[in-house]
Amino acid sequence: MRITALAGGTGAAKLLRGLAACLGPGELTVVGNVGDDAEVWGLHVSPDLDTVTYALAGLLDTGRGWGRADESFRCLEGMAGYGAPTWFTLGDRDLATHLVRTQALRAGRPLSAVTADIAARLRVAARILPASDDPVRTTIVTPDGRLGFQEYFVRDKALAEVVAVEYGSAARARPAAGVLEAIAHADRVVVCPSNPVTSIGPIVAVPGIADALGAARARVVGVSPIVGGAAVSGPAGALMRACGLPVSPLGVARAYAPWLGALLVDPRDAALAAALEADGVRAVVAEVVMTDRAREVALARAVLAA
Ligand code: FO1
Repeated sequence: MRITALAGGTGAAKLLRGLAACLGPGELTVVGNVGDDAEVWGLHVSPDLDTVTYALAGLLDTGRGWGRADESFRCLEGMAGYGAPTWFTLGDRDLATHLVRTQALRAGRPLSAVTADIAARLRVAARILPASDDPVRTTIVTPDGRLGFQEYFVRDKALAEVVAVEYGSAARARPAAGVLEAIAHADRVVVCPSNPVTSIGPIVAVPGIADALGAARARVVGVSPIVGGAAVSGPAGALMRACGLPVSPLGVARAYAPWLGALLVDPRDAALAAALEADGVRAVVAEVVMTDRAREVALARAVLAA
């Protein structure tokens, strides 16, 4: 079975671990968000690609939901001593990933090739593709100016009022090699429970990807990251509101129209099933909050069965 999953970071990582547990090697392809990418200390950091890679390699710090387990921050301390900005906390082991990535990019290798090399070194069986090799930077527009996603989310703790969200140069980006084929040839396309605006939005903003989803022969099945009127984690609620979307599975379905076929919603949102169906999306009620490994696998099974 060929499964292609569109993924952000922390929320996606849990479902991807569940899917990987249900699938054979080579059956899972992940199309990852690069809208969160940032330059830190001169290094190219791809937080969502790394979160997914570390999760599938069994190396993720599952408490934080990002970065590597068993981490230390000696370099960060050293950088603080030089007066460098340290609001984006890069761990020492994690730094090795950014050094290797940046070196390869400077040598002219595309992000997709570097991502595959890193995944192979960490013995990840799934294929992990960035949505694009070209820069796609999410910008958060606030009343006081424009912020890069990490400035908004980490430095300013997602406290700024959001006026709009832009995907920068996405309009000029091309899908990375293999992305359109992975969508076209999948037996199922999965949209992980990620932030619709800043995780999945930048992926489908890359010209060609939304069309491929619309033309896919497989059903596109999403998992709602919104439960009972609020995001399971992170600032999805405020960002959806800023984009004029209701903070509910209905808003998620609207963000993914017209290519979403089915949406898994929490039992607390079961009453929205009829409204989802009226919008042309089949509603499947399932436990979408993954509090342990058993629930990750159970949700993965529900996604595959939907
Ligand atoms: N998130 C934080 O809340 N604070 C951090 O200092 C932080 C550092 C960081 C370093 C590497 C990395 O791969 C991710 C990191 N994240 C941090 C998570 C990241 O900002 C977000 O989880 C994603 O961009 C949203 O999906």
